[in-house]
Amino acid sequence: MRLSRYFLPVLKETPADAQIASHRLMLRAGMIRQQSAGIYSWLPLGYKVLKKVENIVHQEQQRVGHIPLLMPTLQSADLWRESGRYDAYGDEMLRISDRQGREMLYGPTNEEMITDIFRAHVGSYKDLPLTLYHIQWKFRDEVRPRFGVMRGREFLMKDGYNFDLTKEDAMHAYNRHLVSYLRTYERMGLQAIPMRADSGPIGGDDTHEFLVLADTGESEVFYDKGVTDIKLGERDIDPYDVDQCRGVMEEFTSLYARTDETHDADEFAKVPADRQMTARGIEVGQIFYFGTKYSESMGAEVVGQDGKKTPVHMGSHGIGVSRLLGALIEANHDDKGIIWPEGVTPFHVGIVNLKQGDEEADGACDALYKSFQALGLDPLYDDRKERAGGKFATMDLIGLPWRITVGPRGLKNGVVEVTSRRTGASEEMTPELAIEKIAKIYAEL
Ligand code: 5CA
Repeated sequence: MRLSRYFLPVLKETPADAQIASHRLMLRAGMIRQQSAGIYSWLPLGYKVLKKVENIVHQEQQRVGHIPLLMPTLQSADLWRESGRYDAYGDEMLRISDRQGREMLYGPTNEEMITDIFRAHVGSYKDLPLTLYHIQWKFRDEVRPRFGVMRGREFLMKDGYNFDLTKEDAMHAYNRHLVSYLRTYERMGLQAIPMRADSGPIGGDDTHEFLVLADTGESEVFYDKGVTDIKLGERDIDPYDVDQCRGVMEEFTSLYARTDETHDADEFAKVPADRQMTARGIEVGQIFYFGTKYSESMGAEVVGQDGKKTPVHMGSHGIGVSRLLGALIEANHDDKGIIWPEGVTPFHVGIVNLKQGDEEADGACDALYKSFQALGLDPLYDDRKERAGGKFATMDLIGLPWRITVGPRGLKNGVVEVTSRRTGASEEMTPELAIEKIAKIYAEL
């Protein structure tokens, strides 16, 4: 993309009402625009990152055998009356009626609807196990929407639902989700720590939240310092291997790590004093096992091997897809702007032409631009007639991990400058080597 033809409405001023860095930077970098409290338009740059995050979530879900589908945002109130949650959900639910006066709602989550799909189409234990998921907009009329996309009213969530014959099978699904979530966050360059949590309106006793440590996080967390040393890394885990998945679950959850909702001061006191940590965190996901809560109330049963009908064991599992953009920026920024991890960057590389209109500089930039495109990479070429300082400030603000600066002086010596956004380090090299270096970084992701 050429910047002169793009739509990148960056703001010069820092928005006064944005209290945390990610909210400020998303507004300043022209990623989002607030349309009403907690409801945002995703401008082209923000939309691009949202799609990248979504794509990683899809890939990691399907890697472990979960099946994508798409359910609507609007749901019928009657479905929620069956589970008893229509009244229980309270003011967070946006209730709507259509022209026939039928009561509808904008889905805050989809346990009821997926259970309805299941009961209509599945009747035998032979069709289990089954995990279905979608990535869809949700609405929760939060009392205090704030911090931009971090606590929105309309937000994008990946929500997945497992259906199993027994509790044991459903716990495997729970553990498999934990493994796949860990990999999802690690691929984005984030460390999200599973912590014992409270299940709230979703229900059930077994639940873990995934928290990214950040001073601006909304949750207070208590943990054994040791949990931050455990990484999934390159381990090859078979999602169908029950023992392997359980092993990962035990490894990641045996040390003390809890949110304030489930914090137990006596248990925490048993952690060696030099490892007791209190911090704040951003909840980027949560997994639940709630057994037969919905299958019993809504009649989602299968015929078992013994010929008898039995309600299925279920869990649900959510990732805050739009919130993740906020979490990613909280974890990756400096005073100049965003620093995107390579896995989610909106463009792979920025090309800055220091002297637009200079035949040689324009030619070199065009050649770089086309070479990156030919390699399947997505460059952003700042071809505007602007001062160098302004171009650098824009690139720093929008946070592309790599920048190539092209100017007549360097070209005289046959070189361009390659700069890392994260370290600020610059290196001069030929355009060919610059292409090779950047292509190699992305090929290794
Ligand atoms: N049905 C279950 C799992 S699918 C569920 O709704 N879980 S949840 O309530 O924990 O939401 C899943 C994730 O969505 C949360 O971990 C969080 O990352 C994200 N989320 C929840 N509320 C908001 C909100 N108001 N704004 C942005 N993201 C949110």
